[in-house]
Amino acid sequence: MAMMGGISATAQDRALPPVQNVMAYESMSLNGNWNYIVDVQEEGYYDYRMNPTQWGFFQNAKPKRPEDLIEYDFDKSPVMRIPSDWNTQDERLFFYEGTVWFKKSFLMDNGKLITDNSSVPANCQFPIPNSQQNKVLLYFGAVNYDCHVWVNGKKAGHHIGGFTPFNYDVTSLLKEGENNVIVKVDNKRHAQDVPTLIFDWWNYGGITRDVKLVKVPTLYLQDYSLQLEREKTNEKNRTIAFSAKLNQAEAGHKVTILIPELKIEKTFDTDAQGNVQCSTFNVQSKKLQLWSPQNPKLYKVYISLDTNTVTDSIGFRTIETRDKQILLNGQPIFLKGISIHEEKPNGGGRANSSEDARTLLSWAKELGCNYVRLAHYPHNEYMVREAERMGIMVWSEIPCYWTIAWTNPATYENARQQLTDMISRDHNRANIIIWSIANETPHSKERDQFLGNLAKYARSLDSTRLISMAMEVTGASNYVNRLNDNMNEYVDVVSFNQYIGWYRDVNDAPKMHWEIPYNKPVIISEFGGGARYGYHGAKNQRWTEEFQENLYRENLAMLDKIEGLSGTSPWILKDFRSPRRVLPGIQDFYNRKGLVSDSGEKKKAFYVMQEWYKNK
Ligand code: GCB
Repeated sequence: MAMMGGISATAQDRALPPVQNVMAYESMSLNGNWNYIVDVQEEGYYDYRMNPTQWGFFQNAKPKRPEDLIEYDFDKSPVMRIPSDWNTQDERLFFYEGTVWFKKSFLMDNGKLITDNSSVPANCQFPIPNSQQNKVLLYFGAVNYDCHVWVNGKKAGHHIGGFTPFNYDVTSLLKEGENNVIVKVDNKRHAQDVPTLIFDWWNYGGITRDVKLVKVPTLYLQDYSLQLEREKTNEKNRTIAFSAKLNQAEAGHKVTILIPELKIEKTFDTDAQGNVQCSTFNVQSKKLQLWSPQNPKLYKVYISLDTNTVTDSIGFRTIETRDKQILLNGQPIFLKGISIHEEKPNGGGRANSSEDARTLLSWAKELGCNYVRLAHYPHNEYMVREAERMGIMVWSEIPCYWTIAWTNPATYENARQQLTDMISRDHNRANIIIWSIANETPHSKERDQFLGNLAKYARSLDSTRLISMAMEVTGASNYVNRLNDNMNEYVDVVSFNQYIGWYRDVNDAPKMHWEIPYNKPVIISEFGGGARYGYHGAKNQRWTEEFQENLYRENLAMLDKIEGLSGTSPWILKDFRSPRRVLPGIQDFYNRKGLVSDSGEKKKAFYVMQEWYKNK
């Protein structure tokens, strides 16, 4: 689409990279009620027939004279709770894929911002616009999929990608009196997007994660990293590496890191690019408690830039591979996992709170997990942080799913950006051990080039974690499954999905022989089958809990025979919504492969898996 009134629908406008550790800053939540207008025909861009100076919904126009014609009114339009997906908030929007416009108003009174949101502390003082000391960032945890943002009718930016954060500097767009933020969200699917036209989950549209105004100093830490180095540790000492980046290229600023519990205080100077280049320092091994599922130790860390300080809670651990083993803190570990979609624990809809995260993760714990595969896109930050506190390791993934447009440069750039934003948001989380670059991608030269480059790029951003992707098994002949994927050379861990017992006869399981010709750890990233909770019958009766239970028994017996198996993440923790799953009375638009039903009841297979993990 060409430029129309300042709207460019092609370029991804990313004025500022998202601020590291946004939760550490004083902020004013814009969650709560937003007015919305459903715009089936993209009218909101073009409504300028009567009044060319007021065209577009983003102008939030109001009639000034009795004869004025303005054919919309945000304030009389319905309201929706944000964050949420519109599909479960308004039954008319259940299957909707298209554009919805949202508006939120708030007041600025003498430099103090005020919303109708009761969770905002009364004494929350925000700077007046153009303050010399502070900036105001408008931060979105995620919006699915394509969104344009205006503040008081002025364009703040455009973003694509449904699962990663973005922020804009809106300091100069705010004003005294009433302010508004208007967001146009479009979740139509396209062949060139990431994910692409088809995928097995609900295309929930909307402002699906927290929105807030964040107060940052004019000069702030746009990013920092604090990690235990894996190569440079020895019995007596461990090496911690620190690096940081300011939002501006300014030399001579002091960045200090303080970890009181370890009696560490180090100060570094920024270089001309505004960076603290990777610097290392030692800690005595016996003083450092390492993060692990048994002891998810986090240290309080204070990072100061000149006189401004942010706090974080950071854990230290190493993750590496040795031949077919995964080593956490130097010791072999079996990843007892489960795959999870970002859906609310009870019923459908996008999960978006720490309570949702705690419920989902407590089910994983009950199952006996020390690890979760967060499929098939980066989940919200609550999920990662809760898992870190609970001692659960994480596989985090970008939505390069099935048949991506491998040869399109814009698609590659989109995937690369989502990977960048996933890694930059979470690279200080000790529990993230694997970055996954894709799921079940059909083999081709073009795919190898796309994903090969992505893998190398991921490694250049973060060399301290493992790279993987969920592969497909293609070499099945008779009862021999041979894994044969060129992407093997790019990954640290060989992971694949297999559905014996569901897309293939369960009686094949005992006869299967696996050939995995790579000297790398192996994870079965998916296996499973569907059952409707409460539907009982013989073990060969599809959709019964007994069918699923038997499928799990047979699969687990088979997995026990795979040499070098280092972990599993069965598909999936909870039944989840999918438009592909249409069987009436059974699926009703839910993928039923959950070990827990859509409303939270545990199926029989849950206990089979639990027993297996207990004995692992
Ligand atoms: C898969 C996909 C997953 C699907 C699952 C299924 O292999 O990775 O996204 O939901 O199979 O249920 O068929």
